[in-house]
Amino acid sequence: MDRSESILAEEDHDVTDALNQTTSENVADISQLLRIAPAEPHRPERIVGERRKYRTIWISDVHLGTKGCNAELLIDFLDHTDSETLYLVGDIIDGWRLKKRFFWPPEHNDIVWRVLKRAKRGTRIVYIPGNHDEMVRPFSGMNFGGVEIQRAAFHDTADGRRLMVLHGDEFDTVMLAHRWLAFIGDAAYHLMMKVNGWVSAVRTMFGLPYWSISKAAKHKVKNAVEFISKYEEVVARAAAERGVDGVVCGHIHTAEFRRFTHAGREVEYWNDGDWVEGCNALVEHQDGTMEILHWPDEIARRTLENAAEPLRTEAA
Ligand SMILES: [Mn+2]
Repeated sequence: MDRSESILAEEDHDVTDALNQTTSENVADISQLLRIAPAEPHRPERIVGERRKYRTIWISDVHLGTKGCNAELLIDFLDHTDSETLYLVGDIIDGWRLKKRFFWPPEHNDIVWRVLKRAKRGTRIVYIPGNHDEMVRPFSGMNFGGVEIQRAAFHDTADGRRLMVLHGDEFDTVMLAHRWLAFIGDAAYHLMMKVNGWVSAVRTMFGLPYWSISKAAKHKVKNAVEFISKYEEVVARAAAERGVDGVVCGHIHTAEFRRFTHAGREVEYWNDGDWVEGCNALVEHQDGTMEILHWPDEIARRTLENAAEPLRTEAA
């Protein structure tokens, strides 16, 4: 068994149980709701110059409670940005994995702590649970420590567009038709990653080049591309039917902006990506312009700028 992962508590941690005994009266904030207690951050906030101020930030598919979560980069993102409103567009906490085994490194606490800190500083926080944190869905309409829980939301941009905000599993037909399949899919994926580790260890032992089982599985990449494209179309059509100007969602871990026309109506499709592979955020600038940020690129640019800074000062 892999001991390198920092498991804070190994006792049976059933998030669902905790939630069943919960009302907004006996819970002060969302961390108590999920029985995670971020008293102080493990890693203090790094205030590096001025934070980038946006009107709105959307993030989703963080998958706290799994090894896949790129907490490192998300902490960096949260320490360098700020916004009037922050939408957490689902799959923030991975209850499916947490139910199986409690994995909660201090960095995951640090993310919850930072989100709550933002609420205290006056950021409006709207949490729209996804399918992996569906145990939070029954609390829609409640407010825990400045975090509003909603099933879906409408967002009005500074330039007057109305956007529908939802996680997006609602439009995943495979999930909708065979919910059990999604659970098996999740388990199978984690098993595959584990097997991948064993296989590559054995291959290394025998001096064979690296071979990825997950890559082999992605052999059907054409199907994946078709699925994503179809999904985007279905979501955009639903938005057009609701009479909004656009939709913001997550769920498929693929950041994207596309424009669709449905029954003569133009509709924008925005996907804010994920913090497992892509590490993306969707932001709205003060004038209503929207942008998908790829955080690893932003860090790379910042590093370059910082390196160039002394040169520029000397030249001046
Ligand atoms: Mn999802």
